[in-house]
Amino acid sequence: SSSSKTYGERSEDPDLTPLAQYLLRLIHLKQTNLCVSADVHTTLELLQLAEDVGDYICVLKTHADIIDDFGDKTIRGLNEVSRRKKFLIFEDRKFGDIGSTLQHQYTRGPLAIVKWASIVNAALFPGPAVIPALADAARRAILAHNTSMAELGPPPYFRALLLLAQMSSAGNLFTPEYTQQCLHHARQNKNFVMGFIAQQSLNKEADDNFITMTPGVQLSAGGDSMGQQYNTPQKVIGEQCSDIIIVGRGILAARDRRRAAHEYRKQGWLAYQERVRS
Ligand code: 5FU
Repeated sequence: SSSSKTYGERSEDPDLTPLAQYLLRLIHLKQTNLCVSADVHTTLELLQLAEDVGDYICVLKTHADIIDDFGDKTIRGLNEVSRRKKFLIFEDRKFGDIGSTLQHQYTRGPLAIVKWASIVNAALFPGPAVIPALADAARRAILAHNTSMAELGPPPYFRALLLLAQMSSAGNLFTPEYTQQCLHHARQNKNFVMGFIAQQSLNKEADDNFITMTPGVQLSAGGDSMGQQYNTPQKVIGEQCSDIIIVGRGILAARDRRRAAHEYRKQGWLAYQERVRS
């Protein structure tokens, strides 16, 4: 199964979307399964954070709608630093609407997410049409911008989706049946769905090779006062067989963010090495 294979081995699966293949290779070569959650409020702080942690991450996760001054400068800066330091951008938008609205939210407005984020996520509660709606909008955006590649950020110019299959917060209403439906529809749409936001790997059948990204990670288990629940990298990667740890405040609140990212990267990688070795 996928949990005993290395990222490098998994990247060779010909069934993968080009972006999933790129990400698994990137993790393998850069030796990091850390995604930093850039929950900051200004372009300056976002770009400084990317600069500080960029060497230690495979993905930078954003919430563009909490950046007070989000604009062209933010996008150009993100494109430049992600190209130079080699990481992908994941906008944690959690799309959840009818297909038609999703297409507008993905491609239009002041955020125009499709132009700069290679990965986005969506909940499946509106029904499975969310997947082809986003896939179609992504394809059209890439074709339309063929002449000005700079706008699409650094290569590879692919887009992919993570389904929001589980959440980290206490009392969330995501049922096991819902989670299984996410797996089902991911299998039907392997050309666009690269994996899941989930608390554990959902890969079950021999040829499942979805990438799992897990939020709610800190160096010790616990939570915050608003329902967030934390597990350790060892638990998430080693026991739950997730692929990527997503860390926000564990790094953002540290006095030295660079050093904190270095530590999380080390923990995440050790947990992975122990898992694939045993
Ligand atoms: F889908 C999810 C989820 O289930 N839990 C989360 O915490 C997303 N998140 C995001 O991960 C959340 O919106 C934050 O951006 C981040 C976690 O931040 P923390 O500071 O590490 O708790």
